Parts: sequence; C-alpha cells; structure tokens
Amino acid sequence: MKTLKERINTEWLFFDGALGTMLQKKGLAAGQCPEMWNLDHPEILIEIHKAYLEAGAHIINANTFGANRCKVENVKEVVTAGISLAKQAVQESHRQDAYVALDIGPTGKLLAPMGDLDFEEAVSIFAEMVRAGAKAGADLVLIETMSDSYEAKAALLAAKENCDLPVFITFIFDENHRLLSGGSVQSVIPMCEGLKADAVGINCGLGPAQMLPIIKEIVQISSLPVIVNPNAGLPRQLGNQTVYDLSDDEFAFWMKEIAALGVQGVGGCCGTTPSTIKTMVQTIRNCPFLPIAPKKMTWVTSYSQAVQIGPKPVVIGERINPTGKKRLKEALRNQEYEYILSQALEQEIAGAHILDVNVGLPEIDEPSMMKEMICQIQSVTACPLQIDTGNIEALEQALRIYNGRPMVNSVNGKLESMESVFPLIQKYGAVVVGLCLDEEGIPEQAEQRVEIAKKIYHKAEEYGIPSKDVVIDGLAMTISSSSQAGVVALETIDQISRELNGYTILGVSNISFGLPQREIINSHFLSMALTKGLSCAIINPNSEDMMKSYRSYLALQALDPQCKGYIEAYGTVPTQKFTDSSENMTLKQAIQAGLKGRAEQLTLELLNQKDSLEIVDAELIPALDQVGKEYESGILFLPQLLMSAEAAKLSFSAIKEKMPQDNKVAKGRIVLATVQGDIHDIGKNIVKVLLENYGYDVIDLGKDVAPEQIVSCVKNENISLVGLSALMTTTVVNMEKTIRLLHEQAPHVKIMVGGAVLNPEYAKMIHADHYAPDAMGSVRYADQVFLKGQGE
Ligand code: B1M
Repeated sequence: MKTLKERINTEWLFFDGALGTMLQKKGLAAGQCPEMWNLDHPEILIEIHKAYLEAGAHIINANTFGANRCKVENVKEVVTAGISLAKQAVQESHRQDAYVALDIGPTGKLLAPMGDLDFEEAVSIFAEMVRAGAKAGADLVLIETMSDSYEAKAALLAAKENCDLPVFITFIFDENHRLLSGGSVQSVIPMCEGLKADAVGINCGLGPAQMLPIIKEIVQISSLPVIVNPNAGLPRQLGNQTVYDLSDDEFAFWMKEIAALGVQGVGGCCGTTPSTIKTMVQTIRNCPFLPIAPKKMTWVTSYSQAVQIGPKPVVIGERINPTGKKRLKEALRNQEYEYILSQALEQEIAGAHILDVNVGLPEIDEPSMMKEMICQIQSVTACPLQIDTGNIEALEQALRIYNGRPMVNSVNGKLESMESVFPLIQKYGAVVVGLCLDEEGIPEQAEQRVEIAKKIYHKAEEYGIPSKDVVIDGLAMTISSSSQAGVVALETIDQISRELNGYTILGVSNISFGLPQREIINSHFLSMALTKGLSCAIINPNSEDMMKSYRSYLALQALDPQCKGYIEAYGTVPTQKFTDSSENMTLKQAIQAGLKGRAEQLTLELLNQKDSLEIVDAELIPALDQVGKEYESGILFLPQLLMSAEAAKLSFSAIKEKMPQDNKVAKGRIVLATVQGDIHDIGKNIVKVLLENYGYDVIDLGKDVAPEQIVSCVKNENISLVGLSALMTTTVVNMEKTIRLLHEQAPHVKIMVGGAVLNPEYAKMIHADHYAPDAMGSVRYADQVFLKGQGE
C-alpha cells in the first residue's frame, strides 16, 4: 500500500469539512471550548467524523485544533481523546484508505517581537501536542489556519522534531494575498519547503472563488503538493447566526475550477458540511489529477518579503560586518543595537535586497550576539537576511529563530565544513553560499575552483540540498597582491553560470584591498562580474558608484523594463525615509522606522527645545499617521505597525515624565476607556496624561472594555464625565452601544468621544455629548463640565 506521502502526489486526497461550525449546530455554545467536547460529548464527534468519512473524505481532522496549553489545561488527555475518537470513527466506517490528522491551529498569541510569546515557548507548546498526537496514533500532522509565518515555523519545527509523521501546513491568506503578519505566497511556501513540510496550502478566511488567484500563485512556485480547504463562501450575519453564501453545488463548481489548477488535496473549512464534501468529492473524483512538479526556483525570504535568486542579480548589503569597520566593532562590543539597526535600514533604503549579518569579533559571544541581532534586525526591516558566520553554534541559533528562509554564508569544499554546515541547512532550509576553497587552499585557476564547486554541489545533494540552493562564491581576492585575482574570479563566475547553470556570488569589494580610491575598481569589477552572469553581489549599497553600476547594468541588459528603476533612482531627487546618516534622523523618522531607543533619545533631545504637546502633534501623531497609511496600502505590515507603536509609546513615556504638573488640586473624576474590540490605546493614554496634568483624577479602564463594565464603573463611582476612544470603523458601533447603555442606566453622565475614526457629525449621530479632536480638546471639555458646569 502507498504511504500517505506517496499518495498525496499520485491521486486525489479529500479532506473533511468544518468541525467548529458542525459542533455549534450540535449545541456548542459561544465561548465554550470545542476541544473539551472530546471528553464531554465523544459520541457527537464520532458521528461528525463518520459523516465526513461517509461523504468520501480521506483525511479526518481530529478535534484538536486549539488543544494547546494556552487554551486547555489537560493537553495530553484532550489530544489523546480527539485522536482516539477520529480513529474509532475510521474503524467503524471500515475505511482502509482514511487517515486521522492531528489538527494544530494557532496559539492565539502573537510571537515576540510582535507580541510576548517567546519563539521557543511556541515550539514547546506545539511539541507537547505533537508528542501526544503521535503517541495516540495520528497518521499525520495538519497545521492549519496559520496567519503568521513565525508561528508556522515554530509549529513545523515542533512537528518535525517530535514525530516521523507526514506534516501538512495550510495558511489563511486575505484577499490581498497576504497573511495577517504580511507573509506572501512567495515568502511562506519556500520557508515551508525548507523546513521539510510534506504539503502546503491554504484554508479558511475566504471562499473558493476568492482563493482562486492565490492558489494560482501557490501552484506556480510550490514543489510540494498543494492542499485547498476554503470556507463555504463568504460569511453573512443572519440574526445571531453566521451563515456562508455558497450552496453545495456552487462550492463543488468552484472546487472543480481549483482542481484544474493542479492542486492535489481538497476539502473544506468553515461553513462546509458532510453534504458539501460529498458533492465536492463526487464532482472531483473523476477529474484529471495533475501531480505537482518540482520548480527550479531559489528563494530567500523574510516574514513578508521574498527575493528570487536568478531572474536578475541581487544586491546583498555588506555593511553589517565588522571587518575593517571601527565604528561597527565598537557598537558590537557596547551592544549599541540602534546603531546596527540604522545600518540595516540605511542599506535597505539604498536598494539592498538582502542584508549580510556578520557579528564575529573575538571578544564577543558570537552565538548569543548573532541571535540577538537577527531578532532585532528582523523587528525593524523586512529585508531577508544572510547569516554570515563560521561559528556553527551561532549558525544554528540564528537559523532556528530566523523568521523566513535565510541565506547562509558559508560552507566551503573542506569535508569538515560541509559535514557541519549541511545538516543545519538540511534541517532548517536555507540558500547556502559555497566557497571555492578546500583543504588545499584557494586554487589559482578557475577550472580548479569549478571542481570544488562541483564537489560542494555533490555533497549538498547527499544531504538532500538541491544545487539550485547552493550559490557558488568565485572568491574575489585582492588584485593588489595577485594581478590574476580579478581574471580568475571572473572566469570562475563565467564557468559556473554558463557551464553548470549554477548561481554565483562575489564579495565584490575584496578585489580592491590595499588600493587607493577603491570604489573605482569595485564598481568596474561589479559591472564585469555582472556581465559574466553574477547572481548575487555583496556590496556596499550606500556607495553611489556601486549602485550606479548595478542599476546601469540592469537597464542595459533589459532587466529594468522602460528603465523604470533607473529613472526612479536618478530621474528626480530621491525621496528618502531618512537621510543617509542616522545622526540626522528626526523623531518622526525614528518612530516610523520602529527604532525604540533612538525615538526615546530624540524625544529627550526635543524636550529641551519644544513644548511636550507640540512634540506629540508635530512628530508622534504624524509618524503614526504615515505608518497607518502605509499599512493600509500594503507597503508595511502588522509587525512594522507594532514596532512603530512601541517606539511611539516609549517616546510618549519620555514626554510624560517632562510634562508640567501645575494643577494639583483635584478638579473631578473622569472614567476613560477604549471601547470593546479595540486595542488602540496610545491616543487614550495621551488624553489620560493630559487630563491628569490638568488636575483631573482619571479612572482608566484600559482598552477593549465592554459597555457593561463602563456603565457599572460610572454607576458605582458616581462619575459625571466619561471619555471613550475608538480608532476603527468596526468598533465605533461598540462606542454607540456603550453610549446607549450609559444613557439608559446613568442618564446624568456626560460623554465625550475621540479617536481618528470619529468626527463631530458622527459623534452627534451616536448621541455623544462632545467630540474632542485631540487631547487638549478633552481637557477643555472637562473644564466646561466641572468648572463651568455646562457640558453641551
Ligand atoms: Co491599528 N489601525 N490596527 N494598530 N493603527 C489603525 C487605527 C488604522 C486606521 C490603520 C489603517 O489601516 N490605516 C486601521 C483601522 C481602519 C479602520 O477601521 N478605519 C487599523 C487596523 C485595521 C488595525 C488592526 C485590525 C490590524 C490587524 O490586526 N490587521 C489591528 C486592530 C486590533 C484591534 O484593535 N482589535 C491594529 C493593531 C494596531 C497596533 C496594535 C499595531 C497599534 C496599536 C498600539 C496601541 O495603541 N497600543 C496600531 C496603530 C499604532 C495604528 C495607527 C497606525 C496609529 C494609531 C495611533 O496610535 N495614533 C492607526 C492609523 C492612524 O490612526 N493614523 C491604526 C496616534 C494617536 C495619538 O492618535 O489615537 O487618534 P489617536 O488619538 C488622538 C486623537 O484622536 C484624540 O486624542 C489623541 C491625541 O491627540 N483622541 C481622543 C483619541 N481618543 C480620544 C478620546 C477622547 C478625546 C480625544 O476622549 C475620551
């Protein structure tokens, strides 16, 4: 009999449909933990599983989606029961061809630095589920509904490290083809391939019609079988019930279209039922099955960006490497992370596609510094990284916590190097740089270097690393000591790319060590190497000469359609997020870049020149507005939004310390809250500080506060002014609800509202007493209510 891994790329594999919505139909109440039904209502789970088996599903998801220790206390018991029930259903249905999946969903928490869940803690949460599931007899692990690549990586590692079962993973993409944390098809699929998932795909969030264009993208780049489990269309509220808009026939129609795109596994998610799956199975069963073909694509990715090696040369920023850089050495020794982060941002802005990160100094603990730097750099830039180290421990730690699929610099032709580096590349997945040197040293002839490259390719293949993921470094040595060095490096690049069809890389600047005006040689050498087929150039992207050579090459080689990139760079004065030196950065820019320490320091400096509120209005709010706009237009993603918010908070803490506190006499008590469903509290916190500074006693109920809680506080504390904040169109309805409840139950209280999404007209419409456009406006209104006794 074929194994599951063999089956998935040779015949249709049908997945089951929704479990959660089925359980709700059977009486699962809102707020109840579905997984606890494994213990409380086993017969209902067996009944649902059997119905899906009857419908023709091969893969039955055990009821373990949220059975992790963030949500249930007895993980082992709940997982074991879930798997056993699914197995019992399979047995009782006499289905030899069906499999039970340990279903793993997200933890519901954000991973650091976005949230506070540590990466290794996330791995351990998933590992606990995997061990329990495998022991209970699951046939596969299905990680699903992943909306963050980092959490997906944690789950994949946990699965691969704790069982030998096939591991499938599916993501929840939105209509912009992005994960919540910004991941794209091109960034997450290669990462999953690298981490040795056995199949990848998409589930939930959208109906089959909306998924279609995303699936096309997945099938185009995936070498792994593709699974598609959509919702039964888009959700709609019918009374207090959520219903989905596709009939079984409509769902099957769209799934047939999807099947024709060349996917291998199909099933359903929210809103689908056994009858949906039955109609789908009957429709697709006889459709031609297309196996997925391996793709010759090489991707280096971060959590949201993907750089493809091959189609056009890639720029790798060399600035985060202490060799010959006094200031960087100092920053590394003194742990001045902000300096290093600004180096990363500068290179990104200058046009680097990937950033090299080398922190090797004899006197520092390289593994822990490398780990720290990778985390920190990834929290301010989405540029993919090249982990540059000869220290195997540093390499492993960095590969483990890196969010995406990195590049690794480097392995070489020495057996010892290959035997220590390749197992790590094999486990974590990365594109690796292979240096043309071995036990005999660096060959003087190109032909000998090419022989070493072949040896590296060959050994890599033994570890299951395809040649497409090995980028050969032809080794640029300085021409000041060997006049043949340039010729040999260029010949090596030429032979590797032409004869072996391989990818190549050069540390370009090495060519000119010891020479004056090095950039003259460097930029010419770069142009020459590019014409020989160089795939990746490690250069200083801040050097105008180097980027001029690079951009001109692209334009001349027809790699820059309509010379768009060239014109963008040189047609007008380029707009920059900040100037080329972090010394000149403004507070606004530091907040936009998410540089917390720099934002705090600049705030302290500004406080000597400007009034606190002026800083809030001129720097802090415009910075967040800009970030908000870029987020909305898909230029930035949630991680960057969060980092900017953190920087703004730190800046405001510094402002708060310095705010004058003249009016100490208590003028009155005010309740403040951000309304239910809304976690934006920066504005509300500013309002609070200002009201306090103007002598009011503020009871701050925090964010995401239920209407009932606000009402009860107002009543219990006998409050006469409430301030509500809301930042989202979706949460203004809760503001309205709160106001209605307050009018009903505490008619004496005055209500002021604020937040970027509101305006005076809207405030009136929802029956607020006052709209405060900013924090000072809230003070003026409080004065009116308490001092003049005349709130509108
Ligand atoms: Co989000 N976010 N965010 N966000 N975020 C907005 C609001 C958004 C407009 C960005 C965008 O898309 N352009 C958008 C809402 C779209 C809409 O509904 N119209 C949005 C979204 C969609 C989201 C998420 C859904 C993203 C996601 O997860 N996919 C998510 C929502 C989570 C949730 O609430 N359930 C989310 C999350 C976040 C972060 C956590 C990353 C972070 C918040 C961190 C925090 O607050 N602790 C964040 C941020 C920072 C923003 C932006 C960029 C900035 C908000 C801010 O702090 N502004 C924002 C875009 C924007 O507003 N331009 C955006 C600075 C602050 C000082 O201004 O709050 O307006 P503001 O307060 C002012 C005045 O309005 C007034 O005084 C303050 C000082 O002058 N004021 C009051 C405010 N409240 C008042 C109350 C008063 C009186 C005056 O009386 C009581």
